[in-house]
Amino acid sequence: MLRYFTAGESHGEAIVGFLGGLPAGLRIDHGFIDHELWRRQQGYGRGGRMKIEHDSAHIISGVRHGFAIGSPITLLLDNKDWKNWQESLPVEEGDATKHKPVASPRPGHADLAGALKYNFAEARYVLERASARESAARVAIGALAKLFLRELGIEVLSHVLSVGAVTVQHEISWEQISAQYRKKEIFLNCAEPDAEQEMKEEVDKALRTGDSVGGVFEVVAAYVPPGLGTYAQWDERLDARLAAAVMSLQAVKAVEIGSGIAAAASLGSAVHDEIGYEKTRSFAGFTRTHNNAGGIEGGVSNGEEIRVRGYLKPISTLRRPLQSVDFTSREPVKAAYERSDVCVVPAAGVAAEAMVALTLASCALDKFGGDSIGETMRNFKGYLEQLRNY
Ligand code: EPS
Repeated sequence: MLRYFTAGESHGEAIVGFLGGLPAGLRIDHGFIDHELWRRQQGYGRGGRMKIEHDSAHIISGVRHGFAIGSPITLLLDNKDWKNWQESLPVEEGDATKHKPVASPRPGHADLAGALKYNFAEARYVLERASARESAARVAIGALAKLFLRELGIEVLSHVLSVGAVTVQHEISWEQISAQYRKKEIFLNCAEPDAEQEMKEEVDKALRTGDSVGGVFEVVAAYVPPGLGTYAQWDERLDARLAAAVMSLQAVKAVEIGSGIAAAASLGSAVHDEIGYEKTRSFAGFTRTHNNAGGIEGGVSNGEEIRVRGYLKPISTLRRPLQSVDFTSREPVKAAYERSDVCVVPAAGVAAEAMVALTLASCALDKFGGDSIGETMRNFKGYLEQLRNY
């Protein structure tokens, strides 16, 4: 059983990711983990913090001689910014005059709800954990899930469909997304150069006016065999698991599978993906006219590409802050501001890839099992044979 969680505060010493349940014998490519971490730190519209952090995974446990040994894997990412916070955010009691309270909650952030919930007088500890810095640990363990999925031939990537009011209207192919992945520089991670330029203008506008912008990313998983997830129980449905996984990312406010949103306003005849058959095609040979279902029907992967979109609200820290209330005096004041990103849609897409990869890896292990990679692959190949003979 694949299990994972993270720990760490945004300005604490480190962010940590734990992953248990990967089969023993899986090769762990450290360079690949760090490349994934690098991808998450890119994108036009990131703030000053990304100039401080250069994420690299320190493997503490579960990997020996370059491969997983079946024990829980711990990955540690140093926060370079910690050196600037040791006095204001110490583990020990420290000097109260050095603490940096967040005096007024930011609308849209966890500040107010978190302070009320945990009975904190202000929001410092809330934002420390609610921060999207946490997603770095997910990307690190998600990279391990991707390495496992690669053994099964499954690849997971993302691209950006919209920033602010600029949207790519048509489907972007897997080939375009892969070409985008191979680029040395990540700008807004949009596969359409003209649209990407217009997206940059959206970010520039927000930068100029002290505002922020959201957008939509799409995660695509290619070469996924039919049969991951099940309709047999509500919480085992692949679409439900993916929606929860992507929705759990900071600033995501809606998740769509395939063309789910447009489908609600269309007729059934225009939505459903008609079925054909070509013996030579992959898996069991069935074909589809299009993929509005996003590769999932009845909570089960159907052999088409899995497409999951995440809708990101604009970042809630604004250089020109919104109205709020002082935690102590309850007097009206502007919301707190230190520094912030203006647009994080490409980075959120990379974090969502990690969540999709972890979910697919978990479903694959539910189906194929295996304590060693050899055992998993034997079961997987047997299933592929079953599909070919169907
Ligand atoms: C974040 C606020 C900013 C972001 C941070 C998420 O950090 P800081 O307050 O230190 O400027 O840079 O994101 C990351 C550090 C990261 O690695 O993505 C927030 O409040 O969510």
